[in-house]
Amino acid sequence: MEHTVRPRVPPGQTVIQGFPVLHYGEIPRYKDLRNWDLRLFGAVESEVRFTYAELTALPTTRLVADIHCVTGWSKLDTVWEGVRFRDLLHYVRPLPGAEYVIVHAEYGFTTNLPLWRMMADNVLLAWKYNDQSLTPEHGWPLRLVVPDLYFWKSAKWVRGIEFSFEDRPGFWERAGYHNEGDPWLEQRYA
Ligand SMILES: Nc1nc2c(c(=O)[nH]1)N[C@H]1C(S)=C(S)[C@@H](COP(=O)(O)O)O[C@H]1N2
Ligand SMILES: [Mo]
Repeated sequence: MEHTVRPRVPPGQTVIQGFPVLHYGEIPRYKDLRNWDLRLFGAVESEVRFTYAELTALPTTRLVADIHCVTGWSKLDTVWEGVRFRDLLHYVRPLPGAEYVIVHAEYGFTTNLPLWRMMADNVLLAWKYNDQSLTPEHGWPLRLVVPDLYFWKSAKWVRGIEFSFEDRPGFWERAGYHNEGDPWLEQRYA
């Protein structure tokens, strides 16, 4: 019987062993997390705010996933731990028609994703990488992990999740990156 097997790595990607640090601007440093919060807001029935203690007390998910950076590197079997985005939805209940999510990070960084992408089993708000606390340069205290899209959508230093009726291109999307960013379709640049 003939069948097609999807390759492990998307087109144009090279597997690497290290873990590059890539972002625009400063790395936030927190003395403590007493004033840290995660806000879920916008087109929802009720807006919610989690302290760090509240968020990290929720049921956690461990995820093993390959990640793909638009600059051409892929890293296999990265291990993350945190809370599934989907598991937060019942706290806010997005309004009908709120089909977009705008993720807000420190210093005004944003990235946009369709809600259906965010609902996938493998979308995490993570605070652990390879069984250790995230390091500041990789997004401590909280980063998004969306393995099915190029890694620029995986915002570091996340502070807010906005639900929206309309799509709104974020930082890298306005800078010329593709609005969707599916690595299997090589949606690199607009
Ligand atoms: N807040 C924030 N998150 C960000 C970025 C950024 O500039 N700011 N850059 C993105 C890009 S382009 C990439 S490739 C990944 C890199 O994550 P890493 O440094 O953990 O490898 O972070 C993404 N998350
Ligand atoms: Mo990137």
